[in-house]
Amino acid sequence: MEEKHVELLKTKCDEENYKKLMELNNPVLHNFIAKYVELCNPLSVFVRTDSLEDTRYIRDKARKLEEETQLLIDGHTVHFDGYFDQARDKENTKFLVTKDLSLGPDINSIDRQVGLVEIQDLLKSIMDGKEMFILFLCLGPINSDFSIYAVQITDSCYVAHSEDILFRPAYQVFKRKGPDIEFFKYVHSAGELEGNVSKNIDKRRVYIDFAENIVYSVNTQYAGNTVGLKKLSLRLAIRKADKEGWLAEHMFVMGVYGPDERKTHFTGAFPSFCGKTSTCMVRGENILGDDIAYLRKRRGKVFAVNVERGIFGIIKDVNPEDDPLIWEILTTPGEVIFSNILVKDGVPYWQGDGRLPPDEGINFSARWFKDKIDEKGSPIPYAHPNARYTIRLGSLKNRDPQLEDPEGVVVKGIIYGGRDSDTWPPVFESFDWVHGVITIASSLESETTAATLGKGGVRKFNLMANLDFLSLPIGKYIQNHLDFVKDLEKPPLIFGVNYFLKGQNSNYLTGMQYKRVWLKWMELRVHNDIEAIKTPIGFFPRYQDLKKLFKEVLNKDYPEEDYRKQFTLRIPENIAKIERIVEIYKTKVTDSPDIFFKLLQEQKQWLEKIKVQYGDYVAPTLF
Ligand code: SPV
Ligand code: MN
Repeated sequence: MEEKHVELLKTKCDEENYKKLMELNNPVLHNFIAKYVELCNPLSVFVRTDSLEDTRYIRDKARKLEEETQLLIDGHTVHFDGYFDQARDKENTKFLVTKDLSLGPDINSIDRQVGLVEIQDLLKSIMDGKEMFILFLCLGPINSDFSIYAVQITDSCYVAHSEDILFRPAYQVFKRKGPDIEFFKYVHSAGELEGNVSKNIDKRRVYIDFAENIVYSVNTQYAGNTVGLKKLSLRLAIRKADKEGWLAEHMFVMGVYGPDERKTHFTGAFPSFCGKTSTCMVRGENILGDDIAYLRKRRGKVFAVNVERGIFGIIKDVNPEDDPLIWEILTTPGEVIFSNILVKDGVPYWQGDGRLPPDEGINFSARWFKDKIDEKGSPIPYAHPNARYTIRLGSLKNRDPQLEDPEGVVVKGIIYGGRDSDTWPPVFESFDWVHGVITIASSLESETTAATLGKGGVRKFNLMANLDFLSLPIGKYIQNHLDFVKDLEKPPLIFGVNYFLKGQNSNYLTGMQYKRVWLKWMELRVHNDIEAIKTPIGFFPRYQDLKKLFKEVLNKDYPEEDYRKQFTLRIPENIAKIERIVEIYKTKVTDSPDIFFKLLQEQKQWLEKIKVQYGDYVAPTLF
C-alpha cells in the first residue's frame, strides 16, 4: 500500500479496525478501500468481520442513527426510504461503456469516462461527518465453485444491516485467501440526509463499471438501488457468467415434492409483482431462494444455488391465509426489517394484511393521516405498494435443507411467468430446450399494474424477467442460454405459467392456490409420469391429470368446464404475441440468433393452420 494510504487509514480507523483491515493481507483490496476512504472522506471507518459482535454493532448503529426504529416485537425494526425513493431507479441506472463495448439500444448506458467523472465528483467528501462501513461478503454459498466474493462500502447502516441478513459473511475467506481473491466491489452513499432520508434524489445515480467489477450508488437508500450484492451484483454476474459459460438469472429456486417423497428442484423467473415469491413459498414445498440464482453444469446436469440467504420481499398482500409461514415470522420475535409500511404504536400495517388500518401513523410520507394527499393532489396510501420485509431464509420452516449446499441442487425444470390477461394458458411446457428458450423465455411479456402506472394492461417485453439487469447484448444473452445445455443428454424442461388469465367478464380464471397444482403437474412431467397434449405453442395438461391433482392437492373438484376455459388455445392472441415479439427483435435487437425468427415463424404458421381448421378458440380436447 502507498505510504499516504497507510497514514490515511490509520487516521480514519481506530486501532482495532485498522488491525482488522491489515489482517487481510491484500494490497489490491487495501488500495481499493483507501481510494474510496480518501474520496468519500468519512469521519471514521468500521470494518465488519464475521463476528456476532460486529453484526450487533451495525444493528445497534442503525437504531442509534435512526435509520431504523424499533417496533413493539423484539428484533423488529422499520426503515423508511424517501418519498421519491421507493423503487429501483431505471432511468438513472447506467452501464459505463466504451466504444468497443456497446450493449445495444435497449440497455441504458453512458460513456465510461463521462460517467466516471460524474460519479467521482458526486462521491467527493460525500461521507463527511459519517461513519463508513466495510463488509466482506459472498454471493452464493461459501467455498463453492458458485461463490463470488464481494466488498461493500456504504455509509448506511440500514444497507449494511440488510446485507447482513441477505448474504453470507466472508471476512474469514478474505483473510484465508489473502491476495488470491477476486471480488466484486460496491461503493454506496445515501448522500446528504434530510431527516433520515436521502435529500438529493435529483442526483441519484447507480453506475455499473464492469471493466473493473465495481458499482457506484449515490443519493438513494431503497435496497434495490443500494444493496450491492442484490441487483447491482446481478448485472456484474451476468457478464462474468457470459465469460465463464454459466448463467446468472433473476430466478427463485425451489423443491417440489412428487409421489413417494420424491423431490424435484425448479428455478423460476418472473418480473416483479407477478407471483415469484408466492410460488416458491407455496404450502407443502421447499424454498431455496426467491430472487437470484446462479446455474452451472456439472457431470451432465444443471445445478443451481441461491445467491442470497434471505428474502427482501413484497409485503403487500402477505396475510395469515395466503402466506402463513411469512406471516408467522412477521408477527413473532426475530430479526425483521420492515420498510415503507405504516407504523402506529409500534405495530406495522400494510396493504392486504387482512386488518383494518389505523387512521393515522408514520409512513413513507412522514406523519400520515387518512385522506392525506401529495403535492399533485393524489391520495397517499397508508403503506407503499412496494413496501417490503427483510428476513433470513434460515428462519423459515419450509426452507430447503440444501440451502447452504456448496454443490447446489440439480435443476430439472425452469418456469417462466408474467402478468398476461389473455394469451398464455395457466401452465404449459415447451417442446424442448431451444423451443422454450425462444418461444417462452425470450418472448416473456408482462402487463403493468394500475398500482405502478395509473394505466393498467400495458404489455412490457421482459425476456427471462432479466431485462432490467441485462449487461450483455440481448442476442448474445439468448445465445448463451441456447448453448448452455448443448452437451446435456436431458436438459431441464422449460415451462410457461400465467396466474393472471382472464375470462369473458374480466374475471380471473384461476385461483391463488392453483399454482400448487400447476407445480405438481410440472413435477410429474419432469419424470415423464404423465402424458400431455401437443398444441402449436407447447404441451398442455390433460384434464384427467389435473382433475386428480386438484383433488389431491387442494381437495377440490375441478369441473371440465373450468379446464376448457383455462386451457382453450387463444389463436388470435397468440399470433398477435408472436408478431409483437418479432417486431421487438427486428427493430431493437441487432444480434438475434438465426433460429429465433425461424421458430417463431413456424409456430405462427401452425397456429394459422389450426385456425382455418377449428376457428379462433380451440378447446384443448380437440388436439
Ligand atoms: C425486484 O424488483 O425484482 C426485486 C426487488 O426483487 S429489488 O431489490 O428492488 O430488485
Ligand atoms: Mn427481483
